Amino acid sequence: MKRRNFIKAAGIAGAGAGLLPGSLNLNAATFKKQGKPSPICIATWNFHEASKTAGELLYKGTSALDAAEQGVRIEESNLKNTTVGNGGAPDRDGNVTLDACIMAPSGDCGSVVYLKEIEHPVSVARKVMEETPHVMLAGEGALQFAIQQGFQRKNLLTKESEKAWKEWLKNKEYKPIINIENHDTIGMLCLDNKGDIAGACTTSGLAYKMNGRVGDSPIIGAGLYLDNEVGGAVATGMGEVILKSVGSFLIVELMRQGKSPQEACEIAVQRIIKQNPNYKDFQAAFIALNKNGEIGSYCIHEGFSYAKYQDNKNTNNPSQSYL
Ligand code: SD4
Repeated sequence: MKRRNFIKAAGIAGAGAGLLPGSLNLNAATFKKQGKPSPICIATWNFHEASKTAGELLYKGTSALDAAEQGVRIEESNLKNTTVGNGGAPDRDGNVTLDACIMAPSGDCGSVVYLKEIEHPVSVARKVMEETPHVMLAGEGALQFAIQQGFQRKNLLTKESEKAWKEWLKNKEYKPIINIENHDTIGMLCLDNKGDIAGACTTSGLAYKMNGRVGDSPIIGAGLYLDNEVGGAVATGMGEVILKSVGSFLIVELMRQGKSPQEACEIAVQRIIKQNPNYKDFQAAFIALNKNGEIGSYCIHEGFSYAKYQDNKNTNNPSQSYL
């Protein structure tokens, strides 16, 4: 091809590619960073102790990664919280199995699934991120690694959880109860005084789940995702529908395209509603934070709220909902 024709052909191809759906569209709105916001922590549900712990650390200059880990550890040790860590409800067979993940501003992440007998799965997930070449460890291997790293084994099935499980065994009816059974997973996003964002998510999953079941919470992209250029998102609720929509990744990508955190959360919930005709039977909720410190929150059913710590104020904020 003659050079002149080659340039012409390349020019046409280039212009055409720009118009194709899904190709790099340089005219599309993109995320715009505006200055540096003050540090902020948001977390699913009204976990005021966790958000206070993380928020105060952020205001002392602690990194977003350390603050998020320390924040969610509060709920992992909270025996009253029966969906996270110690005291978490067991599966159908009486095993307490924990899922958690953590993600750093660098984009590094670590995760553990089906981890038994360790009170702080989020800290094991962090060790996976920092001490191994892997992202995720499961079951026996995760436990073995945790022990090697110095974590202590512990019985996580409290008397109260055991009693509730034995009560459940009488009817063995498996039906998630909106905002009651599904109400305690903690997902947290922190923005520190350097302007970096990190997040963590930790759960014992759905009460009386099948043995071996893993939900969205430890899956990067589903239960948690962030990009330090844009922002982050975390989820709570029925893990299966969050997994199917890869909701947290979707929200971050929508924010990258210029959507506000609120718009992005609403689109992710609408996607779940579209994919699942039985959406009235379960709860699914997302919270999101962008690098400008703007927040979004949306869920299917009324009743979900999120905790926010900013400027020495720790608040519980009811979320907007579809229903
Ligand atoms: C799961 N998403 O394992 C979790 C449950 C949850 O509050 O969020 N509970 O499906």
